[in-house]
Amino acid sequence: MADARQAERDYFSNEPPPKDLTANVTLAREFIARHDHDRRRVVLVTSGGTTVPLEAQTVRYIDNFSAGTRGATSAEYFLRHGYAVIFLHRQFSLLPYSRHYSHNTRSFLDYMRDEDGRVVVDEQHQQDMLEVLRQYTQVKREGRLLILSFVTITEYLWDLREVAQLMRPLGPRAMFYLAAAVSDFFVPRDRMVEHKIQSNEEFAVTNESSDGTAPAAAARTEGRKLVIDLEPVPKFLKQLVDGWAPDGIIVSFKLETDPSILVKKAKYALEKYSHHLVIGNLLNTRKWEVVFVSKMEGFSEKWIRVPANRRTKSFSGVPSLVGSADLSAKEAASEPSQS
Ligand code: PAZ
Repeated sequence: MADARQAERDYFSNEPPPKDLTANVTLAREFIARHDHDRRRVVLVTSGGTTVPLEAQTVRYIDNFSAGTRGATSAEYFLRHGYAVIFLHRQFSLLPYSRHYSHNTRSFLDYMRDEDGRVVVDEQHQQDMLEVLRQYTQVKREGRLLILSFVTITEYLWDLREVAQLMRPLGPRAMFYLAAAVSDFFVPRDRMVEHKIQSNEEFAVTNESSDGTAPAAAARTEGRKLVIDLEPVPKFLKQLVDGWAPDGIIVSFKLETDPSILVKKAKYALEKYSHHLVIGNLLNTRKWEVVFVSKMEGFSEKWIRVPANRRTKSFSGVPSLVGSADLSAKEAASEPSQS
């Protein structure tokens, strides 16, 4: 625990906060206080991938596959179940409600036509769009959705820590649903070059001091090669569970590509971090099957699958903690697929 606290101190004193942190904290504080006053449950849904910048003035970065489908879809289900949702997402990834009409091979303009100089929605999409619009309008009217964004791994961690600490007074009415695909490796600020990494040796610069005491840049050219030497991102789940929001309900996700280790790693995470639930998924099957591993169920695994004949539909995997898991899976499976 002392090591974890030291790792937290080191990380947040070395990595500068995002420029919009103060604005995000102000919005989150007001949102949480309002819903606390109404005794409403509040869930922080994280969604989308985090980038790892290679340069301070960032031209190049490392990214991952996540489009934010799980997070955006799940947020809609939490809203349907009466939660207030703080949706902390990767900028420009999928958003609740608008996801039905964005990030598609089809443009949103294809849903509309020009009728005597007025824009109208095509007949075939009227019903679906009306349903989505009504849900969205109600959530907006009730002020139950706060949308915050991040781009880099560091921005994500700063936002997560600040919002989690603000949610602490909610006790068990706070839930953390960590669906973002968070990078395991990063370039620390003190090993990051300021300017664009040059491929031409004549222009290459190093941040190594002349006496060799300063660490080499984590991303640099050596000869004509680009060498990237990343460091591990500290695991802050323990801090979330023990320090930032000790009474909150915490649901983490585990993504793997090798089916033989998925459940093992989900159980390992649960034992190590002592939170409530791990939802495991595999890269290639994540749209239609997830496995729940929780302490409450004695570490047993429970698979939830969308039937084969419905697999063109998307699937959120909203946990049983917000209702019946099977019901949620069925409900989610009836949503149109977005990516
Ligand atoms: O964003 P998406 O719907 O394409 O993918 C969702 C997901 C696979 C990122 C999510 O379900 C998940 O497993 N998140 C945690 C990933 C991890 O850091 O292990």
